Amino acid sequence: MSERSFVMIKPDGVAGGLTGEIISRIERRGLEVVGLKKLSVSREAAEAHYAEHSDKPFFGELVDFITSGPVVMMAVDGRGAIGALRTMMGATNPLNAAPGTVRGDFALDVGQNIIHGSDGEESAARELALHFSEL
Ligand code: DAT
Ligand code: MG
Repeated sequence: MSERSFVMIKPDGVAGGLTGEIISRIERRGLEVVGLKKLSVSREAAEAHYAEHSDKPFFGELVDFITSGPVVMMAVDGRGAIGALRTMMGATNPLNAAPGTVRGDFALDVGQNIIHGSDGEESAARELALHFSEL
């Protein structure tokens, strides 16, 4: 079934010059980038984006990090897109992420793990409404 997911290349991925590499992986997989923009995330949008983690001890750090520089946001369509993108991203902690995944290839630190992707249909709908209201 065709799905739409929300993907964000985090400030470390953009600063590290990985934007093209990541978009290329998504396209080569057969998924379609239907929305794309580069911007700095406001504190308000960052807190809303990560609202589910507001009680966690790392929440402040997470919001500081995601607002620390430009990010690239994408809306991505395709068959099973949400799960396919999560698999391509790899485990949250890059030390546990398999080689061949974005995190497994390009990151070591859980606090700076390059990429975000929606983890289900509900979060995809919420994140797309938050960041891609124009679509
Ligand atoms: P994911 O990004 O794989 O969906 P998540 O939703 O559990 O993971 O967490 C969101 C982000 O928060 C994650 O990408 C990095 C950060 N994070 C998660 N667990 C952390 C921890 N134990 N210490 C520091 N940052 C953490
Ligand atoms: Mg998550």
